Amino acid sequence: LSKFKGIIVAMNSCYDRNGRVDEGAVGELVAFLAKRGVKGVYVGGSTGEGMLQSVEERKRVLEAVMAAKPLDFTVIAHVGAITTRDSVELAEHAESVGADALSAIPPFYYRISEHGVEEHWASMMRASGLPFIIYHIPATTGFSLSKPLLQKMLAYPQTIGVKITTPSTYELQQFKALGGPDFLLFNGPDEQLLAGLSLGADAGIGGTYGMMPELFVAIYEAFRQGRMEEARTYQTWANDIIAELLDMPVYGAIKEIVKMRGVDCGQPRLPLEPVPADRLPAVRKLYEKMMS
Ligand code: HMN
Repeated sequence: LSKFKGIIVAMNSCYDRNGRVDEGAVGELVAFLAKRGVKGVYVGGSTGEGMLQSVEERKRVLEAVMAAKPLDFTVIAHVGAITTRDSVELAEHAESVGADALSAIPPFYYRISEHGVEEHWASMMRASGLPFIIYHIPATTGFSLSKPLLQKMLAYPQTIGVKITTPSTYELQQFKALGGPDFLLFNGPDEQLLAGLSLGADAGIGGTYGMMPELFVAIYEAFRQGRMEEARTYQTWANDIIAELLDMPVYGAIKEIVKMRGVDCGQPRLPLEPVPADRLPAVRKLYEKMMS
C-alpha cells in the first residue's frame, strides 16, 4: 500500500481553445507534477471535472495520464458517475490501461439507499480487479457515508481506503479506527492536511496541490519526519493562499495559476466558472505571493 502514501494531486483535466480534451496538455501537467516529488495523481475527480465529461472523454484523459507518467507514479482513476453502467465501463477501462486503483463518489441527484450505494460501488469492484477507494464528499453528493455502510464495504477485500472531504477530522479518525492500520485514509480538504495527518490520514488527495505541489510535499515530509513546527508553518502558508483562492471561482483560479506555472489546461468546463477578466490581476498577485 506504500504506493498510495504521500501527496496525490487531484489533477485538472486539460482542454484546448474549443473545449476539447487536450491530451498533450494533460501529459505536460503529469510531467510537471512528477518532477515536483508528488506520489501520484487522482484523475477525473472534482478538480478533474470528471462529472462534467462524457465517458469517452474521461477515458481519453486517463489514457493521456497513463501515457505520460513515469514508471513509479501512482494513478487513481475516479470513475464515479450518476449511472452504474457508466461507472462499470470506466472501471473496466481503468483496469485495462493499468491504473493503480479506482475511486468513486456515491451516485448523486437521486436519493439512493445505503444498500443501493453499496451495490453501485460493488459493481465497479466486480468489473475490475483493482483496489477501490470510497470518495466521501457529502457536501456535494448529498450522501453521507455511515459507519455501518463503511463496515459493510470493509467486507469487500478490494476496498482499501476512503478519501474523506469533510470538515470533520473526528470522522476521519473514526473511519481510520474502524478500518484499522492497513486501511488507508486520504485527507480531502487541503487546508486541513496537517490536521488530517495528525489524526491518522495516510495520505492527501487535493486539488490545490496541483498549483503548489512543493508546499504540500513539504508539509507531508515535515510531518513524517516529526518536524511539526515546520509542518505548521508550511500549512499556514498554504492556507493563506487557499483563503484567497476560495474567494474566486476556485477551479478556474487553480487552472489560471497552473497556467502561470507553465501548463495551459484551458478553462474549466461550464457551468464551472472561469475567472472573470477583471479578477485576473488578483490571481496574478496570488501567484506571485505563492512563488515568493
Ligand atoms: C478532487 O476530487 O478534486 C479533490 O480531491 C477534492 C478535494 O478534497 C478538494 N475539494 C473539492 O474540490 C470540493 C479540495 O482540494 C479543495 O478544493 C481544497 O481543499 C480547497 O478548499
